[in-house]
Amino acid sequence: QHNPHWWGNRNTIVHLFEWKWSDIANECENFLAPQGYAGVQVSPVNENIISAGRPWWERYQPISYKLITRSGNELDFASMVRRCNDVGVRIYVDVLLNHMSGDFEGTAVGTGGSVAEPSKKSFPAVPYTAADFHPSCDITDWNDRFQVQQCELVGLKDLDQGNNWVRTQLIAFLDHLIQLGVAGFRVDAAKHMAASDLKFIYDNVRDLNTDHGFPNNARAFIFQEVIDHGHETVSREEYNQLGAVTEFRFSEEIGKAFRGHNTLKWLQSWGTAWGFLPSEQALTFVDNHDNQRDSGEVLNYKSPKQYKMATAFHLAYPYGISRVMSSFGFDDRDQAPPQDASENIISPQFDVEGACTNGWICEHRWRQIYNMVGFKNAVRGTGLSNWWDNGDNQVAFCRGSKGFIAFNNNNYDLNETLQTCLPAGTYCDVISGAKLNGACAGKSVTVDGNGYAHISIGANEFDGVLALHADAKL
Ligand code: LAG
Ligand code: CA
Repeated sequence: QHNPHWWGNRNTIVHLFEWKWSDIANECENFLAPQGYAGVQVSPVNENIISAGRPWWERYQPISYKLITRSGNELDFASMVRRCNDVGVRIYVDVLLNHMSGDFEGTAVGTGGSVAEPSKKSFPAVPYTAADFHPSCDITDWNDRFQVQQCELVGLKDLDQGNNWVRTQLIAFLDHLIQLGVAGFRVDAAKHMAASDLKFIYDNVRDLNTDHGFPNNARAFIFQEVIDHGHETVSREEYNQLGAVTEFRFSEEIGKAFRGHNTLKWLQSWGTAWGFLPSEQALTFVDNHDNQRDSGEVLNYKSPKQYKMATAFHLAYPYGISRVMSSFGFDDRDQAPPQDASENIISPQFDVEGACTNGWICEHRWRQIYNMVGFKNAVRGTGLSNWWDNGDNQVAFCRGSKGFIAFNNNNYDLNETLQTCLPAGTYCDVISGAKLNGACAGKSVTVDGNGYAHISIGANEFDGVLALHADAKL
């Protein structure tokens, strides 16, 4: 279950964190398909607890499998999946198979009106009773397999996936989503479930829905959230045979490099030589919705120049199944997504250049990022060649004869004549601008008959990267 079922030459997933289904449907048609995005990871779809102030994380506390959340109801969801598939954009759902909600005083009412008594492990809308959960205990030792998999992750009531009734409910939930046309799942907290139980569940979900354009016998794409920085008792190697696994070491190392805490020249060997999973098993990202809220090496939208450079490298280097993060702005960790006085999520609004304005960051609409999605599509199937570096923080490489990219993370200018591997001609740098009405909106680069071109990236330029590809030739 490693095939993401992308359409055409597309190959980048975007996480539209906390977006409403109707807004995602519009985005598929108006922006994602035209810009060549392959798919969307959507926030959890099933009913969750309502937490005071409506932090984003309330959606990681399910109380039933009814498809009703602040993103919309089942009809909205079904319509979104249909509209996105119709324009060749796949939908992947963030699914919570490990747990239900945490403690809640008295009777909780969910986003779909279902009631539950989480402290008694009573979720009648499923239904689940205490017998469907592991006995309560805290995770205090993250190297104790029993605790990691059978105790409660941050107090969330821990389902027993070895229990037949639980398995049946989880499979029915996934089957329901597949029937509605989704292409796969992000499996939340996968490390907190036994790989053997997950295998049973994955093996028993139905094939993808052929009415949504999937071939016969197609299996759901699975990518599992396993945080493994190395030396973990429960490791990513237990899960990578079952489906792809989130490669957290990628996120950490790419942040470190573009923050200037590692030298870019070392990125020449980027990939498995860094201890990362094999490319086709690794779900890669610069940041995700959790680690963008942590301090440390991971980059996020708040360091835009470095973030765009890291993202360009992510999408240019032939490694991994790429996911781009699309955030809402936050000052503190628990902050809710943009919402109105009645706590309804607000739809994103766009300025004349297409950037989001009202609290949504929409990194996926930053020119430097969506044009690299186009780059990755244009160079699909080519290898890396002609690595160049200055022995420090200026690097460049080709992707076959289809693409060329250069980075300058030194505090002095890059001015070099470099092999671009491209056919002779004039190309638009897709970072500083793009091809627009037959001209370059930003820099243009002239490639000679031997593939060489003069490349310049000033240390103080707005972006420290320059990218050329076959589809951006004048
Ligand atoms: C994940 N991946 O494996 C998600 O990516 C991550 O966002 C989820 O945590 C976690 N696993 C459980 O699905 C998030 C927040 C937590 C939050 C939790 C449940 O990062 O902060 O916990 O969702 O909503 C919150 C409170 C805790 C409290 C807990 C239970 O922060 O203090 O114990 O709720 O009431
Ligand atoms: Ca568990």
